[in-house]
Amino acid sequence: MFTRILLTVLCFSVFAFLLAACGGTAATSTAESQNTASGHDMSTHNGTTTELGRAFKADFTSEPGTIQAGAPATLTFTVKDKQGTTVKDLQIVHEKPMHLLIVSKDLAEFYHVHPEQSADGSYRVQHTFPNGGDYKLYADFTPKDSVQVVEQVDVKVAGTERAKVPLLADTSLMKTENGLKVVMKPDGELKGGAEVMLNFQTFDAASGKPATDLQNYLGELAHFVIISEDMKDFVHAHPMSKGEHDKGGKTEPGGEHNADGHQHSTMEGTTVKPSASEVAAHTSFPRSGLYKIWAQFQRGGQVITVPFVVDIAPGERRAELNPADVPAGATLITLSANGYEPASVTVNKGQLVKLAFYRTDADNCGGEVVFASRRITKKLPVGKPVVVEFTPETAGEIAFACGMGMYKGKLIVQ
Ligand SMILES: [Cu+2]
Repeated sequence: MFTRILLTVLCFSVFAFLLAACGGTAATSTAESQNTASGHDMSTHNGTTTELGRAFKADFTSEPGTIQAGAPATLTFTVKDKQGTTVKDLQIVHEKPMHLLIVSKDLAEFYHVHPEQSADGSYRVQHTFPNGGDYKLYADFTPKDSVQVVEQVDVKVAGTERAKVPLLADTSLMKTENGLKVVMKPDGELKGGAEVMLNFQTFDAASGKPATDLQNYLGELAHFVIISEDMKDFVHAHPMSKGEHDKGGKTEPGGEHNADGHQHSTMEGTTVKPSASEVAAHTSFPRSGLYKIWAQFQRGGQVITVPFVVDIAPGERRAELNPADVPAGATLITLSANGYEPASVTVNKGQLVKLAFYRTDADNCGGEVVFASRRITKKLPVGKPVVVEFTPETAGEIAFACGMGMYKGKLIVQ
């Protein structure tokens, strides 16, 4: 089962918020789908280009075909366009054309590797799975002139399985790995659909002093991957620098996220100037439930992965609609996890169309409604009707969708 996800700079969904709200924070969010519009076929980076991202997929093969625990296997991804032609030209994103995250089904094992292109255009990496059992692969890539795509692949590894490690929420958000102490401080309550800034303070575990020797890893001072317990939600985030945070994240997308690190690290990755010891990632967890966060840092040439498990509280309760909030003459369209209701509205050509969109709760990704053909984008706060109005001049259909193209509706103009 493939999942294609696009990335957005303006994300509307609950998690895609990260991008929009933070500007400079690069993040990828994906969730699994059954290749249907109703699934979490998430896309970000460019809300209106969902179709573009769907135009690509990555075919996965392994050598040997049945992967054995403890034996090296070659994992191959061949990116194909809609016509089935191999796409060789992938953009370099965070220093690599493809990022591959390999995660065991219990989320206990996490590997972040980078397939390299071979002569036939496919991307390959050798990996040895230590144990038998179920794993999931998230291949993250961006074809030239496309948005980001994340292909999710389930892999069954033959061999002895280890005991499943239960996923338990951390009681302390202070972790020490390889001499690096990391304290994660969310700036608000962790609840489904809510935006949150995750601040990470790093310390040298031995001295207790802030760690100012962090090196750039993949072009940034830190790297974050967030996956839900059911493995459907995948968020790939990069930090904002402290300065960016203080500025309220107004940095241009694609701008320097960590100017210090970018400008002062050498080819060897040695930081000449003290690094910031604190990094922040603006994100949001799509739903309630357990999520695992892997924060990755680099020190002394070594990548240090620091895991956190958080329990996300249920999102905002369903708001009661105050009928007085719906303007007279407006057609009410509610948006919930069921999508738009009604999803189809018939209107008349040449007459003013007045729609009141009402988003019932935060447990859906419909944070924005987009009428791409009319270049209308409106934010939909929970519990408050938002009016969209315009006059269609020609008969036909006018589509609308949430920012990620998950929820869809249409106006039939007659
Ligand atoms: Cu990577």
